[in-house]
Amino acid sequence: MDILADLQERGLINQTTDDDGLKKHLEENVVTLYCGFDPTADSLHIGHLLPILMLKRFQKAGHRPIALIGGGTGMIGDPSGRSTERQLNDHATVQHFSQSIKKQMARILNFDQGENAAVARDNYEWLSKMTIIDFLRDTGKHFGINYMLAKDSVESRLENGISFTEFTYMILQSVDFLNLYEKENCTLQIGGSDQWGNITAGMELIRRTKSGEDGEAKAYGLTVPLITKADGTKFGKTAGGAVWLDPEKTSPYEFYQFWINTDDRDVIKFIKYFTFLEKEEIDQLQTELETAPEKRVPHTRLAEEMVKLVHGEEALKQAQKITQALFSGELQNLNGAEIEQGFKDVPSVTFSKEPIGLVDLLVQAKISQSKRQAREDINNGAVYINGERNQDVSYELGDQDRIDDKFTIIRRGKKKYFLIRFE
Ligand code: 629
Repeated sequence: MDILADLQERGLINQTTDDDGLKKHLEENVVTLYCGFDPTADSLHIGHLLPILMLKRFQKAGHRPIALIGGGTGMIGDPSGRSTERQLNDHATVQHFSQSIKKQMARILNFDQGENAAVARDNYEWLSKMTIIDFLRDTGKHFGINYMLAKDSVESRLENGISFTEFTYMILQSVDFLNLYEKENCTLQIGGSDQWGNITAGMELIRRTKSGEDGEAKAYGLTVPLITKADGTKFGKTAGGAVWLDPEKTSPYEFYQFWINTDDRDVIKFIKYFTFLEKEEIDQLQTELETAPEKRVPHTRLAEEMVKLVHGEEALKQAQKITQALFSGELQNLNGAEIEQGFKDVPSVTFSKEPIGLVDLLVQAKISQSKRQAREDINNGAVYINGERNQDVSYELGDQDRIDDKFTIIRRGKKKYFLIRFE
C-alpha cells in the first residue's frame, strides 16, 4: 500500500497542499521531508510523538526524513497555536535543550547508514549566520505584510498583541524550508495542523525564489490532525503535568500507565496513530474491544508498543513487572529502582536507619492517626510491610525490611500505599 493511503487509513492526514501532486511525487521519488522541533524544554513530550512517528513512517516507506532542531527558531518563539507571547530562554539554555532533544530523537529515528537514513539538522547553523541586511533584503522582500497579517498565528494574536519578534517567526521557518530545499533537496515539510501557516509560507518562498527557466519550483506540505480525546480533555496531560519522553521526567512505568489508561473510545484511534501495527491486527484488537472490553487487550497492546518504541524492551519488562507487583500486592521481587518508579506518586516520608517499632513508624509517618489506631490497624490485619501482612504490634523494623537498603513500602487497608525512605 502506498504511504499516503496508509496514512489516510490511519486518520493521520489533516490536510496536504496538493493531494494528487504529492501522491505522484512520492510514487516517483525518494522524497526528502522534514519536520521541525523547537527546543522549548530539556525533553520532548508526547505531543511531539506523532510527527516523529510520521517521519519514521515515511522512512519505512523508503523516503528520507530530516529531524530539524530549532536551535535558531527556539531563540525567537513560534506564535502558532498560542494566545500569548512566549517567555524567551537564554542562549545557553536553548543550546542545552537542543542537545537533549537531539539525543532523544536519535533513539526513535534511525540515523544510521543507508540511503534513506534519517538526518538531524539544527537551524542555528544557518540562521545564526544570517545578517540583518541579508534577511531584510533577500527574504523579507518576498513577504507581504497583508499576507503575514492574514496568517492564523498572527491574526488571532492582533487583539492581545504580538511582538515583531514572533511576527517574523514564519519567515525564519520559511528560510529553513528554502535552505533544506537547496541543500538537501527537501521537498516536503510536515507538522501538526498548527504549522499549516508556517509550512505554506515556506512553500511560497521556495516557489518565488526558485522558479526559473525549468518551470515551477515545487514543494509540498502535509499536516497531521490535532489529537482529540472522547472525554474532551487535552491529550498528553495528566494530573502530574505533561507526559515526557525523558525517562527521568516520566518513568517508563508511568508512561506505560498513561497509555494503558486510554479511554475505550480512543484506544483504537491511538493504536492507528501511534503504533506500526497493521490493519488486520488492528481489526482483531477492535473485535477484542467489542467482545471483551474488560480485558483491556488493545490498551495493554498500545502501552506495550509505546514503551518499547520510546524506552526499549528492558524498560517494558520493568514496567510490566511493577504493574503486576502493584496489582497483586506482592512487592518482594521489586528492586529499589522499580520501587522508585512504581511509588513515585504515593505519600513518602524519610527516616534514619535506626530500628523503629512498627507502631511508632505508623504514627510518625502519619499512616495511622494515633498509637491506639496503629495498634488497632495492626491487630485487624490491615498493615502490610513490603506486601506481607504483619499483625505483630511489638514488631521492630530493621535491615530485613529495607528493599535495596533504602525503601520500605507500607500498605494500610486494600490500596493505601506509603513509601518510607531511609537515609
Ligand atoms: C523550524 C522550527 C522549522 C520548522 C518547524 C519548527 C518548529 C515549529 C514548532 N513546532 C512545535 C514545537 O516545536 O513550533 N515552528 O513544539 C511542534 N512540533 C511538532 C508538531 C506540532 C508543533 O515540534 O509540528 O504541531 C506538535 O504536534 O506544535 O523550519
